[in-house]
Amino acid sequence: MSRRTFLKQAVAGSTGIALLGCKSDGISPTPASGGAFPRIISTWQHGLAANDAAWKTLQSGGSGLDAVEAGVRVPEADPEVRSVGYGGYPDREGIVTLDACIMDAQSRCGSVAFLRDIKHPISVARLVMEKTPHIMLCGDGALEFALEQGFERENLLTEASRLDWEKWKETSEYRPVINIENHDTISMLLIDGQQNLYAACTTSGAAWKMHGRIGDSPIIGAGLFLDNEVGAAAATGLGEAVIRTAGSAMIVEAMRHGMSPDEACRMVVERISNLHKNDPDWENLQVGFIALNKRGVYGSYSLRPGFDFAVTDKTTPSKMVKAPYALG
Ligand code: SD4
Repeated sequence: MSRRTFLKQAVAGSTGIALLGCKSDGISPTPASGGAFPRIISTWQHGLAANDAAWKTLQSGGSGLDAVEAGVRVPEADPEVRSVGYGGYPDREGIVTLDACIMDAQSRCGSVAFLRDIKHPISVARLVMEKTPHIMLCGDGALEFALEQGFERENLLTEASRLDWEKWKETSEYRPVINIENHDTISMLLIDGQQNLYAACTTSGAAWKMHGRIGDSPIIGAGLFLDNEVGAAAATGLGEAVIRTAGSAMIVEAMRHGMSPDEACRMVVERISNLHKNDPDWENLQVGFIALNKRGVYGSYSLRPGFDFAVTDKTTPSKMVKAPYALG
């Protein structure tokens, strides 16, 4: 797409005009989504197994909150998923640190950030919401709270991730890298049979980040946001860019004012694009969003190709949908 076309589309998107010419590789473009509930959408390929677990939880009578928690626990425990929980890439010191948050239909929320040695940060985030007067705990405080609640302390650095870290150190000169390949958070949005919304997000964050770095994923409004009157949205990609625009909250607000989930995601991606297009690391910047409105219509948009997400509802078997994107 030429810069001129992109800018033209950016204007159309920001004024809420129908989407024209967005790219989606011709496969399941998200504008085709009609409303359905219950429905679950989750970022990336690992969203399929997560959605299946969440769907089973709903079918067996669990709440939407139980379902999103159970769903994202699947990639958290899977050592093959290198961007979430156990087996996630470590920071530049070789330590795996995790960010997660959860939100329910009453706008209650809980979050943990810069948490180490605990395999299921999403479950700790839920307990922060349910058992403390706070919303967010981080670092040692989050770890102490988790241990008090009976979570086990375990080493999350698998041999595979340790070896990749050793290799990274050889050439990196110990600099954190920004790279579109090295972060794949799971964010899950769910609408239940009563049209109530729930959401969860969990990640090991950007690989090789500085020790202590916290991304967008545990920040309510940035990596994830939900308003049960309107809809929910969540982010993947470079957290620093998402935080600067309060991305997920903006999408929900745009939906409140009449945008479709696709249009709202696109509007925020374009805002991020405008802020970052002169950055030295522009070529490596990727951000993507998913959104689900109160009628169960989903949408998505990403800056660059490659972002996809899993959709599960009762009319279709779970499927992957490619997000439309701005830059080819
Ligand atoms: C972060 N946003 O820590 C996360 C990483 C991510 O898909 O989303 N990956 O910046």
